[in-house]
Amino acid sequence: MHIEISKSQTKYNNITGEMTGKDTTTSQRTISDIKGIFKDSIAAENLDQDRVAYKVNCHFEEKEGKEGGLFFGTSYVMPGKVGNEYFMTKGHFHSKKDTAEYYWCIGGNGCLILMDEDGNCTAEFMDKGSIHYIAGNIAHRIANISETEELVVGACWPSDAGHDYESIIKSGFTARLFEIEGKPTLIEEDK
Ligand code: M6P
Ligand code: ZN
Repeated sequence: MHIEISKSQTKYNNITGEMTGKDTTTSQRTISDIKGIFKDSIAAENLDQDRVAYKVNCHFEEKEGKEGGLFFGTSYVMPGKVGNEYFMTKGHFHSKKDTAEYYWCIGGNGCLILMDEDGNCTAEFMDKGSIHYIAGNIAHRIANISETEELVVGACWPSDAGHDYESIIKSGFTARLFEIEGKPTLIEEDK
């Protein structure tokens, strides 16, 4: 038997959503990494390819694939557009399809874009404090709709969910979020 009081070796900053310390990692995606997800490929080529579109800070205490565990992350999507399309994350289904995820907005303004397996696509506005439950079998991505502020979004998902990016690369989402007449507008993708 072992009895002890200990201190967490990981810190969470309540204001910025940033995690530091044990088992934390940060990765980033530049325009060059994600340019293929945007509609206007010429506009994407014309941007600084090294410009960071988003960063993801995570706390991974379990191994990827571990059943029954959880992962915790914070995504920071920079303000910016490719043509009229807002900077957004790659987006994914989960590889283990029927697994859910929570997103919540820590700061900024954005949209959570959701698509089911039949291609029905909807979006939810995100603003500080909004909570978004993403049920299983639903692809999800976030877009920053602010011109100046970062969109900061917390996430918690099962450690065996995995990321299926392939389906998105192959068929994309069935709708895209553009700025039209100054407003975020969800437009059906041409078939
Ligand atoms: C959230 C979670 C992560 C995901 C990240 C970036 O933090 O959903 O699992 O990796 O957003 O999104 P994407 O992987 O689609 O680029
Ligand atoms: Zn996910």
